[in-house]
Amino acid sequence: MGMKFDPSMLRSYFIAGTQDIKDDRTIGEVLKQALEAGISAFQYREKGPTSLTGDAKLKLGRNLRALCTDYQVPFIVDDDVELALETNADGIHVGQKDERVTKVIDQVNGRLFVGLSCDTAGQVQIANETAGISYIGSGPVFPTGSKTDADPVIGVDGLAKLVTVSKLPVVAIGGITEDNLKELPATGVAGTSVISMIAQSDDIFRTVKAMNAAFAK
Ligand code: TZP
Ligand code: MG
Repeated sequence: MGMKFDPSMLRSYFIAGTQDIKDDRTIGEVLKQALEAGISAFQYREKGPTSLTGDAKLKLGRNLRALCTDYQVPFIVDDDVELALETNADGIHVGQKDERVTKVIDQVNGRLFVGLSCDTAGQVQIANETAGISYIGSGPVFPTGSKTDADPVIGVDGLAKLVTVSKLPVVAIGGITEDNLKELPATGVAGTSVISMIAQSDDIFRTVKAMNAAFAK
């Protein structure tokens, strides 16, 4: 059994795979700094033409999982149920185009919590009626360079609409920076999830502090 889901896990949620890390550092180094700095969750998302597969992905997944365990921070796997189970992940995250969320909920059978990406109020309404989903990841709030097949941006207003419709906690994603971060708490989201803001930060401690401060109670 993994960690039980709590909405506070969404406050400063770091997402990364090897494709997101510059050549002068490793994903393990970046994750360790982010954990030291106080991220609330980590999602391993190995995606794209240069990403690892098979044994290399499993081996790295196990290493990153162990790092998260050291800091008692939840380890979440993107869109790979087998890897999530093999690494004893705490959670699994799926998108609308990934394996159907109801199938994933059946497969993990309560052992892991489940997050679902939603862009539209209609998708959120379906998620509201689906037992076994713990949180919603929003569609891209701002333009992002980290996802080539990202859906159209929903903007801060679109995000606020999703939060209003959702019965579940919502985490904002897509193009979030230390500048636009301040616009998000007013929408009612539980926190922000980012790739490049941390992966490409020149000061991961400052960046994670800014994320946590934006959502301090
Ligand atoms: N899903 C919607 S946007 C996105 C994902 C995985 C990428 C977010 O990356 P960044 O660098 O924080 O914009
Ligand atoms: Mg996905």
